[in-house]
Amino acid sequence: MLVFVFLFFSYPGTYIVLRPISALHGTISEFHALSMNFTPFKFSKSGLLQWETIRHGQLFVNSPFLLSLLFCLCFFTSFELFFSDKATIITINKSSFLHSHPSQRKEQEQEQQSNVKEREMEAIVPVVDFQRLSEEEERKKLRKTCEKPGCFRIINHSIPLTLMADMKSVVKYLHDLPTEIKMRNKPSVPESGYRAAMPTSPLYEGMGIYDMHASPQAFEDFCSNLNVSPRHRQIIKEYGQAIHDLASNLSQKMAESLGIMDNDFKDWPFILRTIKYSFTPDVIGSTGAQLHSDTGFITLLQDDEHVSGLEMMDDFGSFKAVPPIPGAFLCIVGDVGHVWSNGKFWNARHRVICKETGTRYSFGAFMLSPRDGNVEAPKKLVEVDHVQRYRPFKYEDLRDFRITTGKRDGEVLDQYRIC
Ligand SMILES: O=C(O)CCC(=O)C(=O)O
Repeated sequence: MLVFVFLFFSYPGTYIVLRPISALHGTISEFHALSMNFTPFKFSKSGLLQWETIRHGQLFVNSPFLLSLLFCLCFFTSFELFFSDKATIITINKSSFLHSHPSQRKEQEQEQQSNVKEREMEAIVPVVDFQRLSEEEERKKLRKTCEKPGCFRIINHSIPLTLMADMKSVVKYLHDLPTEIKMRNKPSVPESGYRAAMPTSPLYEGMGIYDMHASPQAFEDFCSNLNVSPRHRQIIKEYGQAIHDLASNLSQKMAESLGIMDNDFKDWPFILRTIKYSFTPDVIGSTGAQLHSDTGFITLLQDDEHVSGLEMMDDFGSFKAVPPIPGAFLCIVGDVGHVWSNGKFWNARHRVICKETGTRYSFGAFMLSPRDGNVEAPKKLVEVDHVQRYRPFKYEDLRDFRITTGKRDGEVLDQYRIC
């Protein structure tokens, strides 16, 4: 500001700034004469800067000049204020950076870079409001997100937060049981029971109950084999019912978004599955769950709100972290969802990577396929599309093919592809 004031009151400053303005009011020689009267600083003939008092009389006589002066002062002041604000911000950040120790500075730099990277690397997982699914706009959003990226967060759902928290405690308790007890969680269909950590997937441990809504015996067996307390039994039962209701309602809404109004998902079998990832400092960067697509129609997951690790693969084959949203579920479309929708819904490829130390728990409903019969697109959908993209197949065939070949991503569907 001082520099501007100085320049302004010096003769060259006055000349440069005021000349274009004052030219409107008189000739250049008039301007020269007036500015000489008005400016307290001026260059002498020898070129030295010298002081000359303002002659107040002149100031008032030459009102066009006064107006020009006021205009310029206002301009400079606002200019300076505008930049001083930003300058302050820059100075604070810069000074805290400059005054830190070089090693701290390096850490700060790295932290800033990794924050930026982390933000850039986050998957865009759309959020769908369950309560608003009666509205056209929200249904369109649901359809779009099922098409790509094939996953979404669901908020305002019917499951109470207290039940979600209680179930998480039960899941922790169950996974902390001795291995010989956990091994009593026998699978009723492949991949539905206890899976211990293995050399090929040392960070992963799973447990599950198959078809508990249609088979109360499956639930009873699970609880009695693992000596589950009455209170924990109650929580598992309530949670199992609630998540099955939500998963089947959501599946119904997804079908409706394609114009299929009469498909009932309530009878479709599901696995209530729990997963524990043991993330220790020495395994940072290792795989918790290999790249895969889920086999069923959808997976409705209560993923860990504290320990991250889930990543979605995008169209370019790069992985994006899925940030948690506490209280929301994550819905992922599976292979059956892709085939059932005649290729419209995308079976999202994902994996879990150890990124931080801690124990990650994920659990929820794995909605599989029609109880009896084939996996195929509804006739109405095929009629509308004029083409059937996959030939019908049994869910069990797909599941067994994946298990025997070890192929886990959506490419396994190619064997059923028609076009
Ligand atoms: O643990 C997670 O968050 C993801 C689990 C998963 O990939 C799956 O169950 O398909």
